[in-house]
Amino acid sequence: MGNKWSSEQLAWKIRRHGIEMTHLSGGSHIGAIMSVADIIAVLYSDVIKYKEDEPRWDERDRFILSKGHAGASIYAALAEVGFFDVDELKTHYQNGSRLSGHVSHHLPGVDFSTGSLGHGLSAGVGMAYALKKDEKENKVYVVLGDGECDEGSVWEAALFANHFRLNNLVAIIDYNHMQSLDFNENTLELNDLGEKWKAFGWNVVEINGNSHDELKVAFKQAEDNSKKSNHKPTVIIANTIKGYGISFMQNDVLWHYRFPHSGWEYDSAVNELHANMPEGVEDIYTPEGIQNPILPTENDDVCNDHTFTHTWNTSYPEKMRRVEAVPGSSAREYKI
Ligand SMILES: Cc1ncc(C[n+]2csc(CCOP(=O)(O)OP(=O)(O)O)c2C)c(N)n1
Ligand SMILES: [Mg+2]
Repeated sequence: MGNKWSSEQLAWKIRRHGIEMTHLSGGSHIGAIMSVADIIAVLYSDVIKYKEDEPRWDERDRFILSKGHAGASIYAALAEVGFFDVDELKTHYQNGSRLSGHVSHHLPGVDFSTGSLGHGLSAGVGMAYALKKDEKENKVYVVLGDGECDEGSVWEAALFANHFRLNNLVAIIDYNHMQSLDFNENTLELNDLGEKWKAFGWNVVEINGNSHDELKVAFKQAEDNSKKSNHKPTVIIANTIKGYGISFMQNDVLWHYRFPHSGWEYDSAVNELHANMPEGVEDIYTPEGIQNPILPTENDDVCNDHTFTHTWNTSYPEKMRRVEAVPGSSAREYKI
């Protein structure tokens, strides 16, 4: 394990690479990348055991990004901790690149390809089961989307993990309350997600998933839990904000598939990140930020409501949940 970056530094780098990678490629899912950046940063700075120069090291912990559409986030983290050259990130989503839009196991540091939602937990359960049978100490970490929890296979895997007492398994749900073009509540309700996992026999820890302090405490609790005699697997319900870190992307479904276009979108995103740059990191793309940035005009579509049900079908009742915005940001707050 490298400990090359603090979690704050790594999270910033994931976000900066994410903006550049999606901008260069015209790739999508920037909202999902921003949402999960803190979870991945804390895992790769403080939690996961790995050897960047020996990706198949037998004693490594296993990691699966089951919400594989946020592939740029794990690619950025793996490059930054030394699994491959940071320069390669620029090839993301391009023809012939190893860095396909969704996560590919052809990259060092990736054990399982993802992208088709609903498979990662089952694979992780299999890994955890095998490791346990071999009396290994390694842990298995699987990050899922909340919309992904609509997949029935997730719950079959959850049952299996409980039945076989897989306390070496930690699932993390990136609970941003959004999926593709709308809120979960307007698509398929999850109701009390924590209670569901509890009913499936899991140890449940619920936190703010964009807070590094809370993430670190939660991973410590998962570790402590793995030593208890009840042998329950742990799920961390990480309440996050989709698009977190870029005010105009937060809580806006537009940014699920959209990438930051040249002009005010790219310039504002880069400069917002520069305004919150931690000590000790460099921006390899725009070292000084953007001088004379292009700003949005009155006609530009900033912070509008792009939810499928509300904007495009005005007959649909306003059924929005209130989502806390980042203090000081211009993100909207929805009505309950
Ligand atoms: C089996 C499957 N169905 C549909 C998709 C298309 N798809 C990509 S991302 C996404 C929404 C995922 O929402 P969520 O799990 O909440 O992830 P988030 O982007 O909010 O982090 C969908 C439906 C897919 N990748 N796999
Ligand atoms: Mg989601």
